[in-house]
Order: sequence, then structure tokens, then C-alpha cells
Amino acid sequence: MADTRLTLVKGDIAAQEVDAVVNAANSSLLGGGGVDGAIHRAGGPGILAACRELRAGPYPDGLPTGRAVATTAGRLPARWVIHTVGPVHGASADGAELLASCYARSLHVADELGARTVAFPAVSAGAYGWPLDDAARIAVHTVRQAVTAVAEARFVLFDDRAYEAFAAHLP
Ligand code: AR6
Repeated sequence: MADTRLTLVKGDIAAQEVDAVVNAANSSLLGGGGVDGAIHRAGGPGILAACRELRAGPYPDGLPTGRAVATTAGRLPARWVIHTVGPVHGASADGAELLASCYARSLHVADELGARTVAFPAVSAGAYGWPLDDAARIAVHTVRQAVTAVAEARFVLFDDRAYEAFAAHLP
């Protein structure tokens, strides 16, 4: 397995030219605000249609927290969207493991797809209230520990504060 390169970019996750972008979704898979809103807006209705098929098929009750599943990326520059559901901060005792699981399982799905470049947002660090520094620590640590064929894991941060939080945890 090649060493995964961890990179940082300040910008919009929906604009990334990578094989797969990770969506900070909710269990319904049917859209929302933040990253989820940006991805569905930019990617067009094909993503929502694919999500509805997942709900009609393998995920009738929605995607559980900490899991990941791929769909088309519609009109995004990426080929796939990997939807993952972060934990709401403080909602359960195993939240940190669930947040780590979002990154580990997203990389696993990327490997199944053959995606070599993957862009991640700061999962749970927005509407779900996870403190940014801790979210960054869990994200960077989990991706660094992962055994994966992904060549580049790109963290895409929306503002300076998030960028600095992630930068502080990179080697
Ligand atoms: N590109 C990159 N980062 C972004 C973007 C963007 N376009 N927009 C926001 N961020 P959030 P969560 C940052 O709320 O906390 C949705 O409604 C944002 O500043 O998108 O996992 C879903 O449907 C923050 O640092 O995800 C769920 O219901 C980080 O991305 C819920 O929100 C994550 O913020 C998920 O909440």
C-alpha cells in the first residue's frame, strides 16, 4: 500500500477535483445544510435520486451514524460522493469512535470504488457541534492510521480557523 499523502486546502468541498468527495450527511441521506447543501446544490438532482434509491433499497431506515456509502457525484467534478453521518457532539458516549469511523469507513468505501484521491470536510464540526480542534485531531489521526490505497486524502476547510485547527495536527 502506498503511503497516503495528507493535504489541506481552504475552500469549498463541492469544487474539488478529486475522485471522491465525502459528504457530511445526516441519516436520512435526503439533504440538509452546510456541506450537504453545497454538495447537492452543485451536484444537481442525480445525487438525491441516488440517495432515494439507497433509502428504497439497502437503507430503509437511513444510514447509521459512523457509516459511509457512495453515490454518483452528479455534476460535481468528482466521480463519486461518499456520504457519511457524523455523530452529534455529546449525543452518545461513543461519539469519538463514531467520528473516527466516519473517516475509516469512508476510506474503505473509496478503496472499494478504486478512488485514489478523496476530499474530506470537517465532519461533525458544523451543525453537529463537535469542537473543531478535537474534530481535527480525530480526523487526522484516523486517516494517518488507515490502511488504504488512497494516494491523497485532502481535508477541505471552509475558513481560516478550521484550516489552522487541522494544520496543527499534521506532522
Ligand atoms: N465546503 C467545505 N466545508 C464546509 C462547507 C463547504 N461548502 N460548508 C460548510 N463547511 P456541516 P456536520 C464546513 O454543518 O457538523 C447538514 O445539515 C463547516 O464550516 O456541514 O457534520 C447535514 O444534512 C464545518 O466546519 O456538517 C446534517 O444534518 C464543517 O464543514 C448536518 O448538517 C461541517 O459542517 C451535519 O452536520
